[in-house]
Amino acid sequence: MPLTARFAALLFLVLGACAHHGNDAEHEHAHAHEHSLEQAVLRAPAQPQAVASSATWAEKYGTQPDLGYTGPLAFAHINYARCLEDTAAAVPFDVAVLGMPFDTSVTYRPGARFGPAGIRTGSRRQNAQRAYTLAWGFDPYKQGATVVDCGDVPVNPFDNALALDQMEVAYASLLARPVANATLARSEATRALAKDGRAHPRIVTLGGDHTIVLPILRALNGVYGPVSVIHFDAHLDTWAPPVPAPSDQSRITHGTFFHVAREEGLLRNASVHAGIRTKMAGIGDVENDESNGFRIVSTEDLDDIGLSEVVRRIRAHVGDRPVYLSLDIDVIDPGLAPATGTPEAGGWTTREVKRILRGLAGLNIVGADIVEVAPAYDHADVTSIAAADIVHDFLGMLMSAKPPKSRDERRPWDVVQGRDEL
Ligand SMILES: [Mn+2]
Repeated sequence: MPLTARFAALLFLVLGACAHHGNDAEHEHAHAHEHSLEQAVLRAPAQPQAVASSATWAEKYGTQPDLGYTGPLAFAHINYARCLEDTAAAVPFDVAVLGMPFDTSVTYRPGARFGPAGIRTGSRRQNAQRAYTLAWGFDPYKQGATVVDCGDVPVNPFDNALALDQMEVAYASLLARPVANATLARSEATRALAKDGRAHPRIVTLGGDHTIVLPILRALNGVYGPVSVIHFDAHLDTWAPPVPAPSDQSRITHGTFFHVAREEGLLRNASVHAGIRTKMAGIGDVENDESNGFRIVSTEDLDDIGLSEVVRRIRAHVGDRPVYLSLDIDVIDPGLAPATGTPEAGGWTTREVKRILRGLAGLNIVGADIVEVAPAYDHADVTSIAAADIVHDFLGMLMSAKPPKSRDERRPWDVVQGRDEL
């Protein structure tokens, strides 16, 4: 047996053994999937000597499943469709994953155009058959929603005005599609928020540099009007463009797009930054930020007030308004997520960010993104894996009406299978 085949055999035996521990429907489902992979990979011909050398793969081995490290690059191996091609056969969805490979408005390191591909690479060990986590207590793909990877917007890399229009049109096009499952509570909830009284799909966007949020906010404004933003980032991104600006287009960068969004009336006066620690020109930067309707939770606030108070403040500030969630990967410490355009030392851990995100579940989130992943600066895919894992949390947030209880609340240590061990 070649080494790779031995490795695959070992891997699937381990996975199969894990799956045997559960006995609920989800585990049965997962086990069935692995069993088919196991069969496909490991099954020897029934009668090796008798199989003609002309036998096809299908005759000899059957199906062609994707392994964790093979296959086309759809997020977590979910269904992939070129959703922007608006044909009669367009695939319906409740949640779309959409790449925006745009990185021509950065102030420091370029490279986030490879972010969508990097995040999908980081998601290779995820799949819809094994997506239950102890932290969430459920599997986001088994909540009745159809999640589709809609591919990437083919963004023009030479003309930013054109690129911004392409991203806005792409986002608005998908936002205008009917939801796949109108009975899904979290999709239905968008109906009450939308100006047209219709339920709208929600889009998880893979950036791209942070400027992609401007065309997204323009598209969202068409459906929901001004929205609140929860913005995870080391930087404010509300900086005023220089006056006079060298050109109109040069006003729009990954550090000014929120200022421009505010000028355009796309934001409610109730948004929050989380994880701020950048160096500034002075307190005037904060005053400018507040004049744009933002409140700040700094990186250090987490140490001073604790995680539950951070969550409480963010929830209280945005309330039940339609809220857009934007996460710059540089909110995480560069030791844990080095592959980004403008790294800032001393950030939150990936675990802290994930816990805060869970605490925000149930807000009226109308869309989410993760931006500024620039895989060329990565080591061992560590940033891409963190980003892909956060996308899994986004899906959990979009599926639930409230934050998950802690695992201990759901299943106390002392009680096993409903039986008091004492
Ligand atoms: Mn940013």
